[in-house]
Amino acid sequence: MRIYYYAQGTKAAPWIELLRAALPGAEVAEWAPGAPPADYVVVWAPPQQLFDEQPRLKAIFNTGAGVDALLKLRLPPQAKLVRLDDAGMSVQMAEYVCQAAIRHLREFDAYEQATRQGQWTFRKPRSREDYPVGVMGLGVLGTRVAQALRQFEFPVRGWSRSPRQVDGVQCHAGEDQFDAFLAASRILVCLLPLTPQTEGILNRRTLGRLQPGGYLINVARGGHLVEDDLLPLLESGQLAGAMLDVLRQEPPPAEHPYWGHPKIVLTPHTSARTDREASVAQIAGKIRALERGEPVPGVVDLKRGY
Ligand code: NDP
Ligand code: OXD
Repeated sequence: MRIYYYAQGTKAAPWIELLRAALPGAEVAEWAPGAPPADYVVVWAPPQQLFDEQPRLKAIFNTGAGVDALLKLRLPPQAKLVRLDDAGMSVQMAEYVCQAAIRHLREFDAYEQATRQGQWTFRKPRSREDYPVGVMGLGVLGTRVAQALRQFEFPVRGWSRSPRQVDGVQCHAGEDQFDAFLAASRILVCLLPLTPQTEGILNRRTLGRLQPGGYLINVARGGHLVEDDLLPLLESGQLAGAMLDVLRQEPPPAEHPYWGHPKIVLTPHTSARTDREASVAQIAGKIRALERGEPVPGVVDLKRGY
């Protein structure tokens, strides 16, 4: 069995070492143009050339949860596309979203600014009940995030394509229930996959339906947000602020209006980093299962796009 690893901007050697240790019978190498045919590839942001030269792949393993970039390429039709299923990401996502929601609720930014200016002043405590959180996407990550927010006693709603049940979370599903979900949320978390249906879903209309003084936490993909729509909503006060881990162009160009914006906190696509050990363990387990002819979780439905 031959396996190639390729990830733009990532050192291949540690991944290859771990894959070799986990799959002792396999020949594992970094993919390079002209490499002989392999059975599996483990990739992040590969070039089209990789798939053009690898016609007999059994499966393509993405070293992330979102497969939107891969779905822009022509993939070998018989190859299964397999995304990471959590693999250490959901706890990080829960940390990130809870800190963003808590930071907003408790006004820690305002306290930080005040104490830097030598002011020891108290603000009137806000009630959690006035800060209901809406989580868009109740998949592997969204569910964990919704559960973590419940631990901090935020009122939590969730929205997904098909009906879901999460303890303590009021769940909405489908386009028909989208506006009611938005209208009941003040803090909005995006954890949707980027698909033709969800591209630009965070826009003037949808963000305008949040409870006044809303707060946006986008940890999914930059393509979900219509970036020009955010600024007037922040200026008018309809939105109090935003914490954005993802942008359409990463890093954003120097002239991007979000840099230094007083109501926007940016982080460089780091809310849930790929955990190498956990990912290799998961991928190796799935390769062993596929070799035994068994089904594996996390296979992307190409028609749905996630
Ligand atoms: P899942 O595929 O497990 O979950 C996706 C959820 O979105 C499901 O609940 C699904 O509904 C819902 N959904 C999909 N399309 C629609 C739609 N049109 N309308 C309503 N709901 C919809 O994904 P994960 O939770 O694993 O990951 C979510 C995304 O997070 C990834 O695609 C990726 O883009 C992003 N991500 C970002 C990271 C970062 O560092 N910033 C790290 C990891 C992931 P249903 O339940 O009905 O299928
Ligand atoms: C992912 C990511 O999709 O890191 O896993 O963005």
